[in-house]
Amino acid sequence: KPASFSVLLLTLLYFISCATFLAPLNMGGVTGQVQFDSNNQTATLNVSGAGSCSAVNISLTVFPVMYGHFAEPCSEANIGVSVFTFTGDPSSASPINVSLLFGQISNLDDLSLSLETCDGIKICTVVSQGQTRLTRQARFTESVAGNIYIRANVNNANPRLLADLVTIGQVNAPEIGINIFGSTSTAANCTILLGSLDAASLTNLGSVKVGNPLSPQKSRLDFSSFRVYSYLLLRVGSSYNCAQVYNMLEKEVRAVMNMRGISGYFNFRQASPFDVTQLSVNLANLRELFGPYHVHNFPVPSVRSGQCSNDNVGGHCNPFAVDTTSETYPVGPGSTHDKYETGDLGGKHMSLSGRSTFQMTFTDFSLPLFGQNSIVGRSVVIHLVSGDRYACASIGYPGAVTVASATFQTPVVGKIIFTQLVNNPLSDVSIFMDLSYGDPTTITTQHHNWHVHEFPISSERDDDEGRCITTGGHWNPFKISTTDSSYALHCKPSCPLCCEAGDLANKYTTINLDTDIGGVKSKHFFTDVTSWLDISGITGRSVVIHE
Ligand SMILES: [Cu+2]
Repeated sequence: KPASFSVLLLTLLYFISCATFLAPLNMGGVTGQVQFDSNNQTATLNVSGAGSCSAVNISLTVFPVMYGHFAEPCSEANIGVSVFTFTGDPSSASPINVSLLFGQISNLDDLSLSLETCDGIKICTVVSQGQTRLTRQARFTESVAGNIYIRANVNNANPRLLADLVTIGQVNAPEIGINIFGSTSTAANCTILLGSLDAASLTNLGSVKVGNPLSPQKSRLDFSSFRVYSYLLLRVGSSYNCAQVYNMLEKEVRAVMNMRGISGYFNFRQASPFDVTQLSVNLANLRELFGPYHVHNFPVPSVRSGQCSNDNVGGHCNPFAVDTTSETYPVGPGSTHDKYETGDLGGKHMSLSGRSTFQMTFTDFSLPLFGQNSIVGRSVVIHLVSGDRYACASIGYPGAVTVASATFQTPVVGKIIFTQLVNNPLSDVSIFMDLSYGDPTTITTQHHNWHVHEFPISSERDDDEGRCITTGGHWNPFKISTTDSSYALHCKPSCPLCCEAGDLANKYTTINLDTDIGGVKSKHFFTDVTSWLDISGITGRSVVIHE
């Protein structure tokens, strides 16, 4: 018996100690990878584009990069503080001893690796064994707001918790540590759970850092075993804030092309916001006519002709305003994905030029299906070699959706359409707006606030003045204080959870109203990342556009 036990133990030790972690690089002109081998306790650099100097600084930080989400993805606000730093010669592939790292941290999954090039450019990527199979998410919306992710590998190995929390409703709130508790309660919701809370039934998962919206903090906790918690609770003062934990499912969406002879599809797949996107293109009957293809801003409307026009689908999806007219804009593939417009699929990967059929799969480090810059619900356009638009298709949703719409009739005409996955209350809400003045003699106006208000418009009155009186205040299910001076300071696109859920103007932007009905200036597309308490949360309310 002792013999077989020690064999088992040895096998177990071998299994644990022999892990390879990869940090693939594709940013700031740097490609390649850094490989960590826990068996040899080494890091091996295999990078190009980092410059020629004898050493670059490499850091591991606590929170994984969210590809394509931020203009500065590698800032401390986005990937957290460094937990280990070493240096390496960017032109050498000889192993670097990092035994101190493995002495300190055994599982590198979901750390970020950030590297500063010889020219001082900071780039970053997620470190992974490629074994992550589960992402769960809880979203807090009260005095402490933000997301907590629980991730695990195959067989629920290496469970870890990633926290992105801020104190809201307070100017200059100091950084605090806060304890997170797990609950396996079967209560139907947080209100019921908190109503009869048995503190002894909670598992203290540890302390995480909470920053403020102007100085966010990230944290990570590693666990020795995995447990499915139905709720997470934060101990705030003497009480608890509660959030239900949901599975965050992989997203797979498709733009099906079936126009003017072209048939096929663009398929997009992303496991989580911390993973790269897989793009599969499968097109037939191209007749060697086509070249570029892009994600464009708006979905394809159901009109008879001119569906792919600029007025209908808009320009390229380009959330970071990359300048395509710049001399440094890459001609064709070969540069890192952040150097291109998010939507410039052909530029990043491969032109359709000279092809009669096209079947390729690409990995994209800057094509998010999650978050504010998500391409879900927009469209793909295929262009002739000359650049003219030829065919287009909307990008669908990764499951059944609920659609809510607000229709305007006078003086403003058009619609705002809200779309969210059914039974997935933490899923993104896409907002497609097409609004203009119905009377062509109206003068264009700018910077209108727009909000979801609490109640519907009056059906009793049809004069323009009275119909909005019944709508009440802004829809504010998370009871965010707007009287505190922190509201104006924090409620911005960078902190949507600092805003009333209905304050769409501050979460995104104010809107301009033009008289060109159906024109590109009348259209906007936003992706909302705050909880909507299921879409029924806004159904039956109203959208008010202020003067
Ligand atoms: Cu295009």
